Amino acid sequence: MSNQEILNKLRDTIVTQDIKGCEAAAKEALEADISAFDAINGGLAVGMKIIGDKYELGELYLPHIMMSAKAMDGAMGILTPELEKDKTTESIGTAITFVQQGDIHEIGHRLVSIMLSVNGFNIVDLGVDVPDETIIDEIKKLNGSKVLLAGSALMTTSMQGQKDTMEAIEKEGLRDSVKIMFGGAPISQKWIEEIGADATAKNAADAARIVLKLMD
Ligand code: HCB
Repeated sequence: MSNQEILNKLRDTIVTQDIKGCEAAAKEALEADISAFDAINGGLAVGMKIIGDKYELGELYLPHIMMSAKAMDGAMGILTPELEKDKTTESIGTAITFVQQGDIHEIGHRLVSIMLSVNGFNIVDLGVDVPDETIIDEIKKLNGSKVLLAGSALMTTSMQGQKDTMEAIEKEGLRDSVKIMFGGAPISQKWIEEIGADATAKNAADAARIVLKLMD
């Protein structure tokens, strides 16, 4: 089977909610020397995009999405340790990663956290549905060190919360202590400029590239 066919298999097992098949395809990808990174971006993430589009068109329902997310989780359990093998020993700083309050979409957040970790960030993962007070407390704890804030929002409602987070950081006088990147499907460069954050990224690989420049 060609590498592209294996990537297509990863994609299709996500689209068809084939949990066991997805894990098997992840193992097959590694056995064929496909990097964990390519398996995620060229297979799993492509599948998630397709089910997102199908959900929007009303062709799939929430239980399907949950099963696809479970399939992705299983495959990530196999691929993540491989990603971590390439982890750089250079320390870039600390990244506080989180999903905005009211939002429990964690797949992209986890991918971003992994990519930042592999690229030299010490990760403080606050998880999902995180209130501003928790974020502020964490920035204060790390005061003095090089800190990146990497927040995700997948819904237009939680995206609005990023503006409040920016205001809370400003109000506490902490804006100069952190670089701030927000991402997630609804986030645009225009929004980043509007709320006064530093950067956004369309995917986890870009996120790592962009923040390396940002922290320079
Ligand atoms: Co969910 N959901 N969902 N959902 N969901 C979305 C996000 C919609 C767009 C689907 C739709 O209607 N078209 C929609 C939001 C609409 C809107 O506000 N505009 C939606 C909704 C409405 C909901 C519920 C309210 C549904 C309901 O209950 N009626 C509910 C929300 C509950 C809540 O959060 N309070 C809900 C629930 C779910 C689950 C639980 C079934 C499941 C999440 C499972 C999990 O995370 N464990 C889910 C999923 C999977 C999705 C879709 C289908 C896929 C999201 C995903 O994982 N994408 C999504 C449709 C879509 O996004 N088009 C749909 C794959 C990852 C890899 O991409 O974009 O998350 P990503 O991350 C990328 C990228 O954005 C960037 O890098 C990542 C990796 O490459 N990035 C960053 C992300 N964060 C970054 C941070 C940075 O600093 C930098 C870059």
